[in-house]
Amino acid sequence: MILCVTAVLEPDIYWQAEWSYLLASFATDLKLQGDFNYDGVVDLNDLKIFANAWCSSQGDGSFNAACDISLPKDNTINFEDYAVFAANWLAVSPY
Ligand SMILES: [Ca+2]
Repeated sequence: MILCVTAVLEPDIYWQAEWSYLLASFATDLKLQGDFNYDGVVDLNDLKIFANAWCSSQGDGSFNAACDISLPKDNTINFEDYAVFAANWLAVSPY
C-alpha cells in the first residue's frame, strides 16, 4: 500500500520541483538589470547602490553581488557592469 501511495505522489513532487525552477528562472529573466532596489525603474537610487559597490570584488566589504550584472559574471563591479547599467538607465519595467 505504501508503495502505491509513493508511486502516485512522486510525479507531483517532481512536477512541483520543476515548476519552482521554472518560476525562479522566469523571475530572473523579468528582472530589469540595474534595478537594484526592485522598484521597477533604473534611476538615481540604483546608481547610489551601484556606486557603493564600485570597484569592489567578491570578499570586499562593499561588494554587492546584485551589482555584478555583466555577462559572464566576474565577481567584480567594474566598467563592464556599468555598461549594462548605463544601457538600462531610466528604463522602466513593464511588469
Ligand atoms: Ca530601481
